[in-house]
Amino acid sequence: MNIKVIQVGEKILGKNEDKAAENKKRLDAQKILTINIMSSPGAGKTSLIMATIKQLSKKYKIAVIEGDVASSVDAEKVSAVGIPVVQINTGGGCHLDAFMVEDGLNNLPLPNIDLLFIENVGNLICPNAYLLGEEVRLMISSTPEGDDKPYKYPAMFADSDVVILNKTDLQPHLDFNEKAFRKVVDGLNPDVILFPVSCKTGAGMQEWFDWLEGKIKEKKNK
Ligand SMILES: Nc1nc2c(ncn2[C@@H]2O[C@H](COP(=O)(O)OP(=O)(O)OP(=O)(O)O)[C@@H](O)[C@H]2O)c(=O)[nH]1
Ligand SMILES: [Mg+2]
Ligand SMILES: [Zn+2]
Repeated sequence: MNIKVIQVGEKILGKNEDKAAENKKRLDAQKILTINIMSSPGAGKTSLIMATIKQLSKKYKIAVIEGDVASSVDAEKVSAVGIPVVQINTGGGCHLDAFMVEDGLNNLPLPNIDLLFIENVGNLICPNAYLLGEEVRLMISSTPEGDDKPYKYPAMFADSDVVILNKTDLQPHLDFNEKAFRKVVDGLNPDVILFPVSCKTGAGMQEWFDWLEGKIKEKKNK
């Protein structure tokens, strides 16, 4: 498979925030809606991306930057359905930064993209501290992780524009209290938009697709 893989070494090239602003300017100039997807490992980042591609790729041109410590497993899934994708291997690094994303942007057909997903490294500690140039910061939490995650990793929830609660299909088997989860998330981030979904069954996904389509259109008309 012809997937561009970028290996990241020790590369300190200046301030992350300046580079993120540069990336954002570049993406804005092309009217690309860019979403930074963060979560713990396995919460469902790739599943959300794949389900969204399935629903919206006939209408909009989608591309993906995949961030992982190692491997190109997720990028292969995206590439298999004909979507442009760049894999960034951080070589142990626990988050993406704006310089890595710049490398990714240099390897994507920017004039031909409406929606760009950046799948961050699965980690709840630090990805929120690194702006990438995104417009929307999206955090996925999944029911098997427990309803106390916003207490334990507040910054990830406080810094996000959207929280997706995934794997709601598993709720009957768990002690997950959705009301309690919502209450803490709302307390940390009163403006947050929360979508409870199941990427597996499709429950709740229409609301997410509708919201996303609205954002893509808004971006195009800016
Ligand atoms: N039951 C259930 N399983 C799900 C759902 N969404 C994803 N999964 C499963 O959860 C596992 C992890 O999903 P991924 O989409 O790979 O998660 P990820 O966040 O991309 O994982 P990393 O990239 O490794 O951090 C897979 O086995 C998925 O099939 C869901 O809504 N319900
Ligand atoms: Mg993934
Ligand atoms: Zn980190």
